[in-house]
This record gives sequence, structure tokens and C-alpha cells, in this order.
Amino acid sequence: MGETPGTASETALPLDSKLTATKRRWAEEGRFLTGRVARSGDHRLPPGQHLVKNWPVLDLGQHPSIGTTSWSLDVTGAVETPLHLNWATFQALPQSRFVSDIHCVTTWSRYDNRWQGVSVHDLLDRVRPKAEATHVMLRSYDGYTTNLPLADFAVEDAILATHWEGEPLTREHGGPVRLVVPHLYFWKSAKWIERIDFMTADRAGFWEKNGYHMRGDPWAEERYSED
Ligand SMILES: Nc1nc2c(c(=O)[nH]1)N[C@H]1C(S)=C(S)[C@@H](COP(=O)(O)O)O[C@H]1N2
Ligand SMILES: [Mo]
Repeated sequence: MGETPGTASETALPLDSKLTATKRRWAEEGRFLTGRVARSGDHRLPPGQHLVKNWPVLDLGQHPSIGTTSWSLDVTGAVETPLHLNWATFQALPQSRFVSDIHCVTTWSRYDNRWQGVSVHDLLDRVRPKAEATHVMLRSYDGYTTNLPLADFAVEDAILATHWEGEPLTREHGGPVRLVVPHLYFWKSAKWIERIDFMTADRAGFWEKNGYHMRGDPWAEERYSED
């Protein structure tokens, strides 16, 4: 039997005992356990969504051209160890693979996307968010921003993806590196990611300032904010 569709399957290479210890500690503390995601059958397609086989491109219309030599990622704010990663130091982090579904607020969903890259867990293990960190703001090379609760950013199958279906992510889909947070609407999954800022309070990103929901849970149809 292979991987169960719709569940996170991870191969963290190599198996890092420090990381495993961190995950075990989080599990014991019950930390970051909201929003966990394995779903099957009738519950797999969120309300109001329809399935597509292709992968649509949606964004603000600017596709920044960031080669791997000029790409870098800053991790800043309420963390013990801020990081400035270039392509080489990013590639040196453990590599993970997940299979997950995409749910876009414009009502399309796409099943079984195979991602490869650096898991958010591995990043968190290195930067160590401070106790007062509650949210993150993601910033991208096209000027896009989106905000997330830390507990949603920190789910097991969230990944800074460099590959989709075994191929490097194309520029239009956010290459060289995009975030994928599969259990929230896809606008939270920032393409061309440039900065992750840990915050001690929630702030609205681009779409959130324009009426989209602060959290964006597809199963609760958190499409637009109430006010
Ligand atoms: N940097 C950046 N990331 C972004 C966007 C964007 O405009 N800029 N659009 C978001 C929206 S609204 C969606 S639906 C998905 C689309 O990703 P895709 O084009 O790979 O399907 O990217 C999200 N991430
Ligand atoms: Mo979207």
C-alpha cells in the first residue's frame, strides 16, 4: 500500500534526533496541534469547492523573476535566532516531502499535490519562536503580504516548497520558494517568499485588508471577514 491520499506523508532526511525531540516536546505540550488536517471521503472536499485537475495561476499579476543566486529569506521578529538564508544555506536544511490538497477561495480544489522543500517545523526548530509570538506575516518579492496564526503556520505538513511533482516550482507558481499551508485557503500560501516576520499580535496582510478572512479555514468557509 502506498501513501494515503489527503494525509501528510513525510520523509525527513536525515532523521534528525534533535528535531524529533522538538516535535515530541511540542506534542507533549499540545503545542501547534490545532488545524491538523488528514481528511478523507466526504470530508475531503470543503463546502462550496469543486475539483480541478489542472493547476490555475492566481496572483496580483506580477511574477517576480528571482533566480536562486539572488533569492534570500529573512526570518525576523519574535524569535530567539533570526535567520538570513540564501539558497545554499536554505538547501542545507533537512528536506521533507508532503502530499496535500489545495483549496482556493475562488472555489477550485486540487488533490494530491506532491511537494518537496523545507518543512516549517524544521525552520521553527532553528529559529525558535519566543513564547510571546502569536502570528506570522509573510512577505513576498511581488510586495504581497499575508498573515497567519502561528498555530496554523506550524502544522505538520506546512512546507517552504521548492518542488512540485518532482520538478522545480515554476516562476508563475512561486519559484524558487513558496509557502504551502494546505489546511487553509491558498491565498495564505505566499509565492516568491522573501520574509517571515514573527509577531506578538495579529495584523492584516494584503487580502485580509481587502475583506478576506484573518484565518481562512476552508471547512468553516472563512472566505470573507464578517464586518
Ligand atoms: N506572492 C504572492 N503569493 C500569492 C499570491 C500573490 O498574488 N502573490 N496570490 C495568492 C492567491 S490569492 C492564491 S489563490 C495562490 C495561487 O497560487 P498558484 O498561482 O500557484 O495557484 O497564491 C497565493 N499566494
Ligand atoms: Mo486566491
